[in-house]
Amino acid sequence: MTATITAFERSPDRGKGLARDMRVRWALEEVGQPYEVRLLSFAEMKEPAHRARHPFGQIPTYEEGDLALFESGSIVFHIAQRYAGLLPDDANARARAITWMFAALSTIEPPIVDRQNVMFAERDKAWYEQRLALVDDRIHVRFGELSVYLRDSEWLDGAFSAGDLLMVTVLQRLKQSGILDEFPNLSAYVARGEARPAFKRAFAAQLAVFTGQSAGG
Ligand code: GTB
Repeated sequence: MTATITAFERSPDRGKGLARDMRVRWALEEVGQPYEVRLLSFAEMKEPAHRARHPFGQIPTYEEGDLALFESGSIVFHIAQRYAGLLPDDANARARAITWMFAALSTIEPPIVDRQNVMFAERDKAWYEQRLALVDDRIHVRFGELSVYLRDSEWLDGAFSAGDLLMVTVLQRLKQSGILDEFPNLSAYVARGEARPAFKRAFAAQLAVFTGQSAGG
């Protein structure tokens, strides 16, 4: 059964792949599953029909038969469990890959989201510069630790996994900031993720929503 996901009708990033439907699209591309997309305006996201799928009125969601899911991490986990290609077969390696999924979303992503919230909502406040510096410090600590762990490994733990998929999409959100460039092995890691054919297909599909062109050309 073909899954249906939801995404922004007009993504604020103008199709740069930063909205969280990108990670779901990428996961589906990695496991070779087709999908359909329901595009939503900001108003539609807050309507009862969508809130029945997503209590917080956000994207992405995932529907497959009578299953409806929200939370991008949970959706990627579901896809990785259901289809081969994103989690190792070995039980211990699988548990470690799942650990990296959680690390991406609960250890690395929060200060990154904080930074974007500060820049978006607190730019005109008296404390803006100090607050941004504090958040940047937290990001530097985490990135430094991740950089030391990764060293020159290709992926976080052996073969590419759903843990890498989430970590790459999380790190990508700071590409524009210049902070990622301070950690060359993390930049190279993100570039390796972006070079995967499945990533490129997912990126083209979400960009096509913005440009109005078909993802193929
Ligand atoms: N924890 C949830 C998950 O992982 O699925 C968070 C979902 C979420 O934040 N969704 C955002 C949303 O629906 C879109 S992805 N926002 C609308 C709302 O809350 O009303 C966050 C996002 C949006 C835009 C950009 N961008 O343009 O760069 C980047 C990321």
